[in-house]
Amino acid sequence: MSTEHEHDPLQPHSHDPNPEPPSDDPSFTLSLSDGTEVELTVGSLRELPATTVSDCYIVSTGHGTSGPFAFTGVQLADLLAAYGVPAGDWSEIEVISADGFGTRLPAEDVREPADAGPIILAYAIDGDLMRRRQGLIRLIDPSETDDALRQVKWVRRINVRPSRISN
Ligand SMILES: Nc1nc2c(c(=O)[nH]1)N[C@H]1C(S)=C(S)[C@@H](COP(=O)(O)O)O[C@H]1N2
Ligand SMILES: [Mo]
Repeated sequence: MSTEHEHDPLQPHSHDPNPEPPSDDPSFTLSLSDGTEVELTVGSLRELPATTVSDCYIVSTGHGTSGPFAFTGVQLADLLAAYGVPAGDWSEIEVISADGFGTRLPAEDVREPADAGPIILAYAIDGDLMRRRQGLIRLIDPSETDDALRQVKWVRRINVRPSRISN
């Protein structure tokens, strides 16, 4: 028996990648689980500890695979720590782009880096600041090699979703 799900834009099964930046502005909003909203820029990310993840591939059904690339940015876990988000306080992160694409990351994927490397918010590629057309600011999940569905370009909003309380 199959179950019908409503279409969820943050859980696409496949997708035609959008090559065109939706705007020139790479700033984005970090929305914390207590409702606080912080406006961030490439500059604010570059003030935090940098992490480079090498051997990253962007795997696309339509256009084949590109890479390997070395992406540099801030580990999502480091960003949350820098803004004082307690580790046990949230269950998932929503990453939403300015063109309406996005993904959901369960807490364990963010907290425990896989062998391929940690999930980062990247602002540089192969040592150069990314251009807007290349995705600035771009989510990179080195473990995802499915259809690039977690390699979200033009990140516009990051929502920290609180842990569900069951009682
Ligand atoms: N914002 C945004 N990010 C996105 C997409 C998109 O349409 N919009 N498409 C995804 C898909 S399906 C692919 S294959 C890759 C393509 O990345 P590229 O343009 O760097 O080759 O981007 C991913 N990230
Ligand atoms: Mo894709």
